Amino acid sequence: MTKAVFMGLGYIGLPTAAIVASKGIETVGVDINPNVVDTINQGKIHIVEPDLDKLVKEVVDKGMLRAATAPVPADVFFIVVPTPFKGNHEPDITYVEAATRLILPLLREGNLFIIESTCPIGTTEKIEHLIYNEQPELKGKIYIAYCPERVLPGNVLYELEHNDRIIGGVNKDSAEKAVAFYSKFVMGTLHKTNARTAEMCKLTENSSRDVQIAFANELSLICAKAEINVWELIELANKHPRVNILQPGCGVGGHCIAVDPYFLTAAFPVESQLIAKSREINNYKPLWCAEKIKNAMLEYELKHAKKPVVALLGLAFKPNIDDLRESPAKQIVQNVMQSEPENLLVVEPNISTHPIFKLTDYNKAYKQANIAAFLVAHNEFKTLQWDDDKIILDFCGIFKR
Ligand code: SAJ
Repeated sequence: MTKAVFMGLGYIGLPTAAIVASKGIETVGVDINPNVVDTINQGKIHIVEPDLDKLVKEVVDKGMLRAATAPVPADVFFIVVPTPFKGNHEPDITYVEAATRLILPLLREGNLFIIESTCPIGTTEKIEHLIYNEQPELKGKIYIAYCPERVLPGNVLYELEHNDRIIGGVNKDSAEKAVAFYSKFVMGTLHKTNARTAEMCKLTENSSRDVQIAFANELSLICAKAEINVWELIELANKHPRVNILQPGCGVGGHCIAVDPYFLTAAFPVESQLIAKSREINNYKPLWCAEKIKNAMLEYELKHAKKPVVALLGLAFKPNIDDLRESPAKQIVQNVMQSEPENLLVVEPNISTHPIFKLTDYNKAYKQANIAAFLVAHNEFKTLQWDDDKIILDFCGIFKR
């Protein structure tokens, strides 16, 4: 029976390991955090992702998925560890290297070694050299490929099986071997290429979205000054058969789109002008929103000779999730709180408690507020009615007015 090892049991490693295990492949998930390992071995999960708890419980109960703190010999090894930044947005591949070194003594002829972590261009070739430097007898006898994930948080289980995948081999045989393995659990089309193109493809996808969101955000700044409804404008422009503008918001959050473009700007600072500028625009947007809120508060106080009650609606990094990682909405709330900590009602319908923010129910907060600032387009907020008696700052298109 085929055996797979996953190095890293995070937002991508765990769901992928669980799906692989559910296809009858004996799977061992490795994580340096013993709490994560214990949690998973109890059939529970440490991250939030719809339906993942059920799948993990099922495959752990069946004995197909087991978590451990060290890898074991296997047929297929997956590297799914984080690639954070060091210093000023310089990608750090230390975890990828460290995970590879743990696997090195276990590698044997015929093994397939796959990197899924988002990586700077050339990382797979670097890791290939590392492997063959340490184990020269394996040269030409194992298969190495880079296969980026492209799933959307909140819809991971569906997209893992249904999305097309890019499979970048260090040579043709490696790409073929990786395609053969992914076809056991992916229904989408598997597109073969080389490792460098696959690395660049991942960075391109997220940079493309970042640039497009920056365009929408830039329009929102222009429209605010020009007194034009940006939502109506975009809707109308998108009636053109070849125009498809995204939605402006409070900025770009999460661990992917706001991060991956820096992998390109760090390595190609001269060439990646547009990508770098888009990052600047998207980073500026939450500051702009916070200033708008603070100005509205000041104007209210001057006009009414009392401080306003302000509802700050939404903390998550995007609609209808409970994930606050790198959230522009959270950044705005913190910014406003620093200058005016009183009379603020913080709302996040997708979480029940927060260690820093005292949360208020969205209906109650909206009712009490003199100023309502919509930071995330959660579905709940769309049930609220426009109220002429309030100052409404709609940064994410709840009312589209
Ligand atoms: N956003 C806007 N306006 C839009 C769309 C999004 O402001 O019109 C904002 C969101 O509010 C959020 C941010 O952008 O703050 C990112 O959200 P997202 O839903 O676009 O993407 P992520 O970060 O959840 O997931 C992305 C996806 N990449 C692409 O769509 C190109 C996903 O497929 C990747 O797998 C994931 O990054 C990743 O792991 O790299």
